Amino acid sequence: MSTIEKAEVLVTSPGRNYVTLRITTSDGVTGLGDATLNGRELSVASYLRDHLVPLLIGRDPARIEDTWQYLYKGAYWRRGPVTMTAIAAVDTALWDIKGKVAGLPVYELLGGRSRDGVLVYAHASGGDVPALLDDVARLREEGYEAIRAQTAVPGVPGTYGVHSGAGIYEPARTSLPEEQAWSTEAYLDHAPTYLEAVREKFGFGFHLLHDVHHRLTPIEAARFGRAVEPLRLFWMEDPTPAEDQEAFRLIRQHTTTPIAVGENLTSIWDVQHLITERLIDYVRTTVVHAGGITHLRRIFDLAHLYGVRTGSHGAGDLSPVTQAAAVHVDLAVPNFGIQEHMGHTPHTADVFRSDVSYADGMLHPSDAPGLGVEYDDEAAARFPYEPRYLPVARRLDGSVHDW
Ligand code: GCO
Ligand code: MG
Repeated sequence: MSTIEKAEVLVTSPGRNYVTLRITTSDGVTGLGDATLNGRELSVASYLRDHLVPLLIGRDPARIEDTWQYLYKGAYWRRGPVTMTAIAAVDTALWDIKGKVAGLPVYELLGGRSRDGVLVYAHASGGDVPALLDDVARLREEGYEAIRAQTAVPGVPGTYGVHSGAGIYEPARTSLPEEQAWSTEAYLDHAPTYLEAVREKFGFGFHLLHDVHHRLTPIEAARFGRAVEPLRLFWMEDPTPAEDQEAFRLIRQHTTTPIAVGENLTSIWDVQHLITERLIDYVRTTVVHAGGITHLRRIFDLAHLYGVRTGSHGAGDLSPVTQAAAVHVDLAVPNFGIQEHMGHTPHTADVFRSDVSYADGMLHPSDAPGLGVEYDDEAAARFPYEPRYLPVARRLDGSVHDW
């Protein structure tokens, strides 16, 4: 029997920090799993190195479900981003190995293709409305059929979601948390107007998305959703803090704007009521933060039962290993909705050689066995870890707000 011989925790920072788990079997097969938790990277590295790696050595790499249950139930301390990201890394690496051993891409192991490619949405943003419109034009020219739009809010420095000009939005820019300002009033006045400007200029022939990033109360979110109904958004994302599942009932009672939630939720228990009570339209849980391919598929199957579609998180702080795993899952599940595609810093491709390709608004995996990503140790060594934090938001009176 093949056994797990080695499990290495690899940390690199090719423009931003990534933690990767590489498992090697006694037959010399390797598998990769993303273990990146933005701003708290080293806690997952330690969870893996200090607590999970010793449990993996000697185990049968083929027993993916059993390993998942062993790590989840065996910890006693359940759920939470650190635990679920660490378990995800192990799970993803084992699926990669299973694919390589079988000589099949992972999506074949998940039941095969349900579609030809994976519809993605890209990020458009700008310091003001003309800059946003230029960015939307650029993405439409690149063939994107779905675009998320954000701009700075006048009078509120450091608005969420606006890239610095290089095309890739990266919130974790500083070695201590940056403080950003927030005004609900200014946002609610401004956001509907620029979303309307996008529709006025580019029409309705593509999907328009918007991320509220947990900033509103339920009744404010209801008002926002109702205000933008004529713009027919694909979704409004994270209108209120996601941990309060009950809040979505109130939003739902007032607006037909579709709702997407789940990028910072980590288990099926955290989305149970959102799904079974049909309080959302899209579930945004991901491979890396929600327990790997095994657990994500369980969430997506529950969602399928209740008419909720998938819309996985895919920001740049999720490594190309997660991106590849997401594309394999997205290709296979019946209730796929859309996949976020934010892109990575240029040096990321030096470290992670990924077979995933973009064409005409869609991502495609290759037919390589496993996930189709290789890790270059030499390149990784050129980019040592640097502490980076996500920002903190304060209201104009100085009190801390949800970021
Ligand atoms: C998104 C997200 C990101 C997160 C980031 C946190 O929709 O892509 O909201 O921008 O803020 O991934 O690490
Ligand atoms: Mg988001």
